[in-house]
Amino acid sequence: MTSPVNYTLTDEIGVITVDNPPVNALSHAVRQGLMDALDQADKDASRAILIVCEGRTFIAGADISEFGKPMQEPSLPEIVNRIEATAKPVVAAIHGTALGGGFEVALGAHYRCAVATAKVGLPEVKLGLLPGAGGTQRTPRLAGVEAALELMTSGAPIAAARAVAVGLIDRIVDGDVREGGMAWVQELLAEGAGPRRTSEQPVPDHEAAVFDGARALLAKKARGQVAPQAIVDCVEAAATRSFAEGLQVERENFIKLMNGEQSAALRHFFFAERQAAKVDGLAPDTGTRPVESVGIIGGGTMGGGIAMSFANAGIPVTLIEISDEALERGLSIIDRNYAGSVKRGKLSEDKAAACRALISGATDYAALSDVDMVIEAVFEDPNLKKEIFKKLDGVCKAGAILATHTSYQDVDAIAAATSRPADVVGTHFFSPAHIMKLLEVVRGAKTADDVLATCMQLAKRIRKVPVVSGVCYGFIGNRMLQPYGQQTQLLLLEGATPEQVDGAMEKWGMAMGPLRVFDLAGLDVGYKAREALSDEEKGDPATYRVPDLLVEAERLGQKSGAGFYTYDENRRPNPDPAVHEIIRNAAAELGIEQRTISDEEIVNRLIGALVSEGRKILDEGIAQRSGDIDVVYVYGYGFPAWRGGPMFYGEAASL
Ligand code: T1G
Repeated sequence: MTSPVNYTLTDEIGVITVDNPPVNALSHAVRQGLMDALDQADKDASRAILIVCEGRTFIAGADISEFGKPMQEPSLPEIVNRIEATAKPVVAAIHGTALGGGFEVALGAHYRCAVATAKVGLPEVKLGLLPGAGGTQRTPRLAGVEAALELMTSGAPIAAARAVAVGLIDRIVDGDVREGGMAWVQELLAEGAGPRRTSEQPVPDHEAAVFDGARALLAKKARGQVAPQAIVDCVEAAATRSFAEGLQVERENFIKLMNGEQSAALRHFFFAERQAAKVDGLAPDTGTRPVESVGIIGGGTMGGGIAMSFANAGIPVTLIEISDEALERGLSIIDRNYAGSVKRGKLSEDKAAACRALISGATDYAALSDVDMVIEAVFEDPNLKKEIFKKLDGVCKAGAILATHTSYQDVDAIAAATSRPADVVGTHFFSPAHIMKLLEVVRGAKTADDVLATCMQLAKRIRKVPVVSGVCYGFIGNRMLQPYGQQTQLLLLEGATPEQVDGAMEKWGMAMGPLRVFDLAGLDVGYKAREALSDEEKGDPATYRVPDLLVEAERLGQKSGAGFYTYDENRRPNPDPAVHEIIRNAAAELGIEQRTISDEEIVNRLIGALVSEGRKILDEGIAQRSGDIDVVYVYGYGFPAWRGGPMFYGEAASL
């Protein structure tokens, strides 16, 4: 088998080329190939060494698929130290994304150059790990403690220009990365440059208190996560101990994290997210339809956010509303959202203006006669939605995709309202739609393969993570939320307080506890939905008695200043003894005895409710695979990725 690493001697330069598609991951074969190439360069007439990669990117890290298996020699730390120890100057030439172990290889080199479009990063924290091949020791020596901590605890890559500014990259080269790299090596040789070992450089001056400051900040920002704290320990070791001792601290922490639950969960999630983009039974070469213009029906909060998602991806949008006033209101929501993004520094003024300019409004459906796709986003009235699809059937061109943004409704029934059910699909966005990454793509019984393939591809284009769902009430996410909500109500009646339930779930890692979520969504939404149901359809009164009583007491949630909590002017929730009393009375009325409930029981019952409904969803084939459900809950419902998602956690905790 040919090695994915090639070595040539060109113009007295030993050129090491890595070619291991798709992202030049540091598999065992690549590591062995690097070691062999370094041995060759040691022995031959080369005066310097250039490390460069084929394909779309420089090395994007260790091969994550090898984790959890017995490690094969040579190890990555060994190779990086070997590169640094080389007696000839070693230059790394970077294009694409040099990430994790890939960037550590470059940090082991004596000089680094990159094309302007390149990015570098140490995203190991996103896998519950830390840079385990010297990155925690070399990065602070080059970039200083603060920049190193930011790079490793955020895990976010930085652009080449920023990397030059903080000292991680020496030079930007123009044109082809290999040619640019070769030319620079020639220049270095002409200047008589020799090896320059980062391990021999001191860590620049810094405030000693920076480490405790980072620990406190991360305890809030990365609540419950162990890897960020371990990174701070390693960088502190870099600043206070010898390089060799620092490497030892790094190794010990790396092995501990690698064998830990959080990294196993995050590694599962890494692949689950990539797997979710694949649709079983859909041929990889299934064609797609062009989507270069979109219509949105309904300029409410969701319609406005969906319009922004497309405009932000450069796709022109026509927003349809029933009247000029309603249209004005819808467009002003969008203006406010863009102003907010500029204020928070998420978008530049120019970019926001350019995106906003792609959104126009109309009140006549005729404006949609030539668009490639329409997304209906009006409120959850099935008859209104069917009426709208009948109208769209009449005005939209042949081949236009007709999508409904519904959170619950029967997509097949909506499709049946048209003469072209094959063009109908569900696209369930999450609020706020211009921010939340999740998109449930609901495959109707008659949805055409190319319509599905188009939506999966389009999701990436508008920076969403797509997950395919079959048709059922509430699809994947909201269907599972129902038993989760019902179990929450039972826990309250049995003796837990709203703040205890939310506290237990947030301490466990949920972004927000269930009662705060219900108050945010508005308790009247569920109340109105229940009003349309018979007692039999509503099920066990214990699962909705308290929310009904709160609504009847005009406690609708955050929007009315009170729900399960009262809310101050900064929308902070405050426990309310009046709610405790309403719950106690309801329990007495329903004959439910109250008792002390542990946080552990709360977590197990609520996550257990998600898991058991998730299993039914898998059995029914509504979700393709359990990893998809994990992706839905992490990107749509604030489930902690470092727990892997409900199905992964359920398996690990035998729920
Ligand atoms: N290992 C194995 N497979 C990988 C991989 C990796 N590091 N990175 C990507 N793939 C696969 C991926 O599963 C997919 O496969 C295909 O490549 C394309 O990926 C010691 C311990 C590079 C920015 O965390 O962030 O180094 O689905 O769909 O959107 O300190 O992939 O086609 O079968 O994501 O263009 C650190 C992880 C590892 C980077 C490209 N590195 N990768 O994004 O393509 S830990 C990372 C990414 C480490 C050392 C430590 C992205 C990307 P398939 P893709 P993309």
